[in-house]
Amino acid sequence: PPGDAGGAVVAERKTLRTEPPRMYQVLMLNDDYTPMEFVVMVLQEYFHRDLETATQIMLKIHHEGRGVCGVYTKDVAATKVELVLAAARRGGHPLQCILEAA
Ligand code: NFA
Repeated sequence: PPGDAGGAVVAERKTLRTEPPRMYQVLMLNDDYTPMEFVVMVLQEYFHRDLETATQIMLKIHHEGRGVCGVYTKDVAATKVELVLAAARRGGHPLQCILEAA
């Protein structure tokens, strides 16, 4: 009949689609003074990397100038940066750690 679209029943979406959160890379930058062992320790302690992975990431930073420690939501990434910088300060190392939109 006119006005009848054919009787198809279409379920309505009752909730708004939730977008995945923007992600942020935490990077460490190379310098000439921070000991390699300290960088490896930071990667194990704050980024939950095993010794082999932590060593690979540290060497990448050492050779390429920067490297990704992990990718997190903004709050988690910002907290990691603060924790790394505080640990570096305590150790008297100039290690730099930054956050970048992924
Ligand atoms: N370049 C530092 C050294 O030779 C090691 C280092 C690696 C520092 C990664 C910072 C980040 N002792």
